Amino acid sequence: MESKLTLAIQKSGRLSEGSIEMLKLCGIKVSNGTNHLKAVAEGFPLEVLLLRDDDIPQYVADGVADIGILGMNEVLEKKKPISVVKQLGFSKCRLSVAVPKDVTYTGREFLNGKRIATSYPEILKDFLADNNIDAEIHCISGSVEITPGIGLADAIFEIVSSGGTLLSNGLTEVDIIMRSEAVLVANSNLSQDKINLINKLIFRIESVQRAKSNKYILLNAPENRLTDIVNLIPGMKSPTILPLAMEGWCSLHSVISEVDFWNVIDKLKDAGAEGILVVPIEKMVI
Ligand code: PRT
Ligand code: ZN
Repeated sequence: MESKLTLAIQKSGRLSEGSIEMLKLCGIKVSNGTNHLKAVAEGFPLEVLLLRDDDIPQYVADGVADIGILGMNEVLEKKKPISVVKQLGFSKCRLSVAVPKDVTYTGREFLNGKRIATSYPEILKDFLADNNIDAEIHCISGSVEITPGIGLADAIFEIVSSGGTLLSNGLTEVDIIMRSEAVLVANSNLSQDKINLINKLIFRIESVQRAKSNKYILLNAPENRLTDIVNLIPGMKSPTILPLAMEGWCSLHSVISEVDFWNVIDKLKDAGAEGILVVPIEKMVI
């Protein structure tokens, strides 16, 4: 029988949209039929389980799901024996220490003897041990940000994204402990068939990620300045050069990283390039 992967993704929350969108860009369409725990995927031998993100590490560790998409913060908190196989670049956030805005944070030693509220007790425990801090951990599952205001905690250790929740609760972010993003995790004991399928999926993810950070560039160049202009564009191999109907001019096509483009745009213009077009790339296979 042909092998199939079981992928666990978050049913509804901050990871759901990014997970579905990433799969879509990889040519995999997930349609959630009437069965709300499982979804069918088209375009890849995949079955999708829709779960709470907290449960994904256990499902993957037990082999109920072969792979999963979840936040790195959740991987570190749950401490299950699973492998992180790819960073996915969405749902980025950080785990930080925050204190009431009128409190002076003198450094990590400030936390000694304090009450810290968190929904990440395991990561906090490790952080305190690594820094030789003796503090009281108050484990709270939601609305951690309100605890200092109601006298339950002196500081919090929580996920921050825009910083808006801290601000509206009168808190200041004083120490970033770790950065997190969505990751692809896998069971550590899979058959070779399934490992091959995961590698195929990672290949598609990498093609999408590469395409996102690169652009296709087209420009017109006077033939007598062509060498200077070509030297400014790193490209994939070497640029395509096509003659224009107008004598003495050609059209140059290449691929450039978005960052490089902004660095060389003025130099390209100074070198005589005209009609510069930069267009998105959908997939980039190398
Ligand atoms: O129901 P389920 O258990 O599946 O979901 P959940 O409520 O536990 O998780 P969810 O959907 O809130 O977050 C899933 C994952 O998204 C987290 O594990 C992180 O990896 C990532 N992520 C990215 C975030 C945020 N950004 C985020 N802003 N997770 C939580 N938040 C919360 C944070 O806890 C805080 O209360 O948003 C608030 C802060 O946001 P800002 O923008 O005001 O700073
Ligand atoms: Zn959760």
